[in-house]
Amino acid sequence: MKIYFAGSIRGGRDDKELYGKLIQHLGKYGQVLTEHVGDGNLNDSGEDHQPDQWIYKRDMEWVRASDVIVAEVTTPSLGVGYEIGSSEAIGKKILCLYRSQPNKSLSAMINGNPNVQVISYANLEEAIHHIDKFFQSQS
Ligand code: 6IA
Repeated sequence: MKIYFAGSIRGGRDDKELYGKLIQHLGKYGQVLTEHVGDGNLNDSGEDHQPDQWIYKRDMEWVRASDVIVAEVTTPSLGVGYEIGSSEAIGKKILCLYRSQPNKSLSAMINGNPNVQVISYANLEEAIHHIDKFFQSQS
């Protein structure tokens, strides 16, 4: 099973440690192609020497190669939204994880999308529980 994990990079790196833990757990179910998203050293202005055109092409190839897309969508990110829309267009299974927060709501384009499974969670343990349920329902 190939898993594409999507999480904010230039949208903001506040949750990078959480991404790392989710990626580590997802490793139980398959190969996570995008481990760098949880890299604590990758920041939103960071030291990546690859041009954006290269990143776009590589990531879109990985989206196509994936069986499942798991996106952490609490921090709004244009790139993550784009990856979700692209994945939907080619019929991928999509799980979105959203940490509910006071005075904020998830975009209706994700929350109202019948092709996207959206899970609200409060903490890492809950997120892991929902991930486990999602992957168990796939087998
Ligand atoms: O708009 P964002 O940057 O927040 O989009 C984040 C999403 O786009 C992630 O789920 C990634 O899959 C993808 N993405 C965006 N930037 C990169 C990247 N390097 N490397 C790999 N995937 C990316 C950017 C480094 C840069 C901060 C110097």
